[in-house]
Amino acid sequence: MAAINSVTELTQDGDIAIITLNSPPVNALSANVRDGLFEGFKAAIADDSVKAIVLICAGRTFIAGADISEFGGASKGASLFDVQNMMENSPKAVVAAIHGTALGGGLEVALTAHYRVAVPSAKCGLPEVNLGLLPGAGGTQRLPRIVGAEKALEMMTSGAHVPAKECLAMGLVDAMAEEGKLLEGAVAFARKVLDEKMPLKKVRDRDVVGGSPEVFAAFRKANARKFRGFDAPEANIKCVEASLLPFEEGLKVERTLFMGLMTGAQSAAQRYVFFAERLANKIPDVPEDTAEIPVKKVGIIGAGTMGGGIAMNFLNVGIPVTIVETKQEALDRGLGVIRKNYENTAKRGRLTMEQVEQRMGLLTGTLELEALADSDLVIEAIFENMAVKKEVFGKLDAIVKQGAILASNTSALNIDEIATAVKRPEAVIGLHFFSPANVMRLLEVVRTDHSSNEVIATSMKLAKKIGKVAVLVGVCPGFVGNRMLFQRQNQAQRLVMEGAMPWDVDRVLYDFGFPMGPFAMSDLAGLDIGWNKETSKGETIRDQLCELDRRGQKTGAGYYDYDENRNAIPSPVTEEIIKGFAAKQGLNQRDISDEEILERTIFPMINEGAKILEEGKAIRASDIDIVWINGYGWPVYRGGPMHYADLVGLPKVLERLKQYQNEMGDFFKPSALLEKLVAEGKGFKDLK
Ligand code: 3H9
Repeated sequence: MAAINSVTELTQDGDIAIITLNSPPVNALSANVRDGLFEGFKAAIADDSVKAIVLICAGRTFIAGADISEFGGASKGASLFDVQNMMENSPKAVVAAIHGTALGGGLEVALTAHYRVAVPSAKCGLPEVNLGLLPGAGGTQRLPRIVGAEKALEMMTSGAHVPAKECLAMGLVDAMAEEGKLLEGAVAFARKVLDEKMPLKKVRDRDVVGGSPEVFAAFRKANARKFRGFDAPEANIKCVEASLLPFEEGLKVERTLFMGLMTGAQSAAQRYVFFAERLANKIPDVPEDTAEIPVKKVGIIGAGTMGGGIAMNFLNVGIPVTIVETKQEALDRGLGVIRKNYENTAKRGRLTMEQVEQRMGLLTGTLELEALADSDLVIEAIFENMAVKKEVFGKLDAIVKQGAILASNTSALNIDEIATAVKRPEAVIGLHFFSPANVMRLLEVVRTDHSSNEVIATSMKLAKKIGKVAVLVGVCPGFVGNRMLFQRQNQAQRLVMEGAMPWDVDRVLYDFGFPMGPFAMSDLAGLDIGWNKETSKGETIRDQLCELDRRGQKTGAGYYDYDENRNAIPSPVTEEIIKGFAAKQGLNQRDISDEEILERTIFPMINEGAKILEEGKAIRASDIDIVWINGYGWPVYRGGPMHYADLVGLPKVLERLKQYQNEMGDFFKPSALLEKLVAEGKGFKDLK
């Protein structure tokens, strides 16, 4: 026996048939794979010499799900349901052999096998929720029949990839195979099934454990905040509720809800984001095979909040870090904060104390810049002052070995200018982490005029290694993220002067899907960042608030008043101050509609995004979306500002910008690119 089709082989080990899928990169369930599975199982079942069947995958993983790139297209090939029916109703035992990740449709296929065997490094999950979907191939009905309703709710609404050992404990996996010996293990298990005449277990025939109305109500309540705005989590919950019905009825509910999500805007946006995130790694003028600089040792200058957070990223993946400060006290404080962060994680059960010590063991603190001599990557994370940064880079140039990457974490300064301080400008790059740097996923990698391909490629790959989503951007004030944020902040302030209150602006942006609005955010961060009591002249709303010791949440008041539970309450004091300013400037305050608030905060961002593209400071519109989703809380189900603009329609964005320009001036002047796209009837998605 041999090839079934270009991605499927059928071989035999004695009386055990082995169906091997080989469809790189992740064995997704494309039409070809479904055909191969269908024909493979048909042939194996028809062959009298076969007594049991093992399904295994070649390459890095078991089936990682449906082929997302096929969604929305015409259906071709065998249906997944035909494949699953054939497997589940096979008169010969079917064993799924799992390595890598059995995800989504992949796990749903495995759930129609009679048994599942996995290696310890394997993971299983139903991550459809992250694509704005639910498992649409029976997974919502079969998973609860194995792991119970409560676990199923958790798995399906988080999309977590659950380690094999846990799967074994939950009964999702029946047996473990030795790492690297999956095929042998799965074949041996199939033999055991035959020898011991084990039953051909169908998951669909089991009953769901748990799942009282109270369980569902409590789950909804506990997660209301997390699920806010998203359609998919609720649909997943409804499916688990339906799993308490007879199997076929539950399947019908699953199908209806799946189709609703699949044809909706949220899933379209989330699928777009999935591919956009991966596309961001592709740099047209940096070949894929560019040599990487091995990064085995990292140096960080500055043990403050940023430096410490950045260090943790590398320690977490086992890369030693040397952190430099100018004063012992600051160094001790910085190292102490890192330790405390890890210990807090350990208290929450997400690290063992042994792991804490391992990580701290990789960290060295010093007051000597010379200690960075043999670092492969140095990241400067000191305060934003060009002269000081240039001085530091000049010193680094003399100290650090040739071939190393010299990076700045600046969020504002011109890195091309910083690079003039060294004799090797090709080694210089911006690595703009977002605070808290050990938590936030975004990394803006800022290329200068001279950054070498090796330095760029290494930075992008390293980002993935430390769990970040990297986007390559060019040097310009604020780079991509902050440059667009300035536009929103500008209008938030203007709107408040014209009659909207901070809580109106915040509410509109919160309802749009941001975790919080700009004024609530300022209160959280502290209004006194960059404010000085001695020099404050009460010239801005912020100055006056700070002068009243309303410096944000930490002082119990800022733009808002806060109660003892830190609930924000609109403040009459703030309202008075704002009205006073408006009167002084002769502004007539008026009622401002929610629509105007939304347009005036979001459309200038889109316009700025278009300018960034025009200037080549971002490679593609989707890169801008990735920045905003991962660094600024843009709701993923709206796909980022540029995707959102395409949905709203560029003609509308342009028309509104022009109207605001007429009424309020050139702040709203549409970019040439926006004008051009509208004239050509195109969207940002059409840009190549
Ligand atoms: C589903 O199953 C629905 C069913 O319930 C219902 C059916 C009726 N399709 O991430 P990587 C590509 S929904 C197409 O960089 P890693 C990816 O674009 C699906 N392509 O690798 C990339 O391409 P390129 C549920 C896919 O090792 C390449 O593979 N499943 C798919 O860091 C490598 O990807 C999921 O949501 C796919 N399903 O991570 C799982 N998956 O090289 C989605 C990947 O051209 N996938 N590609 O840029 C993942 O989470 C990760 O890819 C995985 C590997 C963990 C598997």
